[in-house]
Amino acid sequence: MNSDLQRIVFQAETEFKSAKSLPELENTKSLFLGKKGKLTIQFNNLKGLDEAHRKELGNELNLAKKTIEKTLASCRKKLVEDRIAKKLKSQAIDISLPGRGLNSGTIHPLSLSLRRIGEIFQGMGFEVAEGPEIETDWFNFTALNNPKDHPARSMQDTFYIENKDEFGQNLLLRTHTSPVQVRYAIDNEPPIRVISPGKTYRVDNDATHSPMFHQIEGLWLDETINFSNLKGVYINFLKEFFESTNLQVRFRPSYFPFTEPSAEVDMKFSNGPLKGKWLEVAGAGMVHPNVVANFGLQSKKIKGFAFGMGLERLTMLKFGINDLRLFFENDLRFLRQFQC
Ligand code: 2U9
Repeated sequence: MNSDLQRIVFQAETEFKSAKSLPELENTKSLFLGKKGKLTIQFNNLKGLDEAHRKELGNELNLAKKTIEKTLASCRKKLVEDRIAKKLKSQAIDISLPGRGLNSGTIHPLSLSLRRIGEIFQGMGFEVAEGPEIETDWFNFTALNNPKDHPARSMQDTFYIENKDEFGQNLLLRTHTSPVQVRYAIDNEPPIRVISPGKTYRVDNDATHSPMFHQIEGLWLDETINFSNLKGVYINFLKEFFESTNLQVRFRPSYFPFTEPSAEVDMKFSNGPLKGKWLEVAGAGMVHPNVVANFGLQSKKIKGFAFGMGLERLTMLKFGINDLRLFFENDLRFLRQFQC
């Protein structure tokens, strides 16, 4: 290759290699291989030469062109690769980082307790039943042996609804979930083991009472059920729910129209902030014979126990919550403390 060509090739290679981008490279290419490029001019000059020189110089020019094109291709490849590498680096994602700002929410403490209570009783063979929140006077009171003049039936204690049902029965917001069990006991044959969680309503509103609160009641009906069964089931429930084997539990005599004998259930923690205090957690008793009769079961020698407890109270004791109103204010600073 003559020295002129060698200089052109060297110059082209140097300029291609120093191009910083693909457009810059393409511009540089036109300086050598474009219409008025340095190598193109040399090709045009061939026309004026005799055949021998034209052939010799032609070969040299082709070799120079090939060399330049080879360098051009490799520079192009490098710039494309650099561009991809730069893009990948700028868009790199660290897949090991924790999610950012994803607010997945938490479970309400009452729902946490309710789930756990359901699991514990299901583990002892109980079914979970639900029923209407608007009830008739008969299912809420009469079927449960409440006398006609019982104070719980008064407008001071119970929310009545102005309309009556199609049979002329008074309608009200249920004051307990017992009517769910009444319905269940009428629809199913003993043995019956059922719990009924749900919303209940009473005319009450202060730091420890809300007009809407939640109850869980339980009922076990069979021929051989006695008070020991009630104690065994309920004490086992308390130990599992409060995750404690050394709870003390006592059944204190009491009165409810729907159970006889009746008791209030108290428990005492042996450690923690409530250590040593007797706390009332439930009411319970053997289902009253009049209630059994209302299920149409009087001739079948069926006996049973029942219990009832407030979900808010149990949840307050479990998590150390001191104000009932916190459950219903929906303050996220409170709710976010309960992760499951
Ligand atoms: C049927 C028969 C009997 C459910 C019972 C209690 C005792 C009781 C209170 C606890 C705190 C209500 O939430 S609370 O205010 N409940 O004391 N409940 S026995 O007795 C039944 C239920 C259904 C068919």
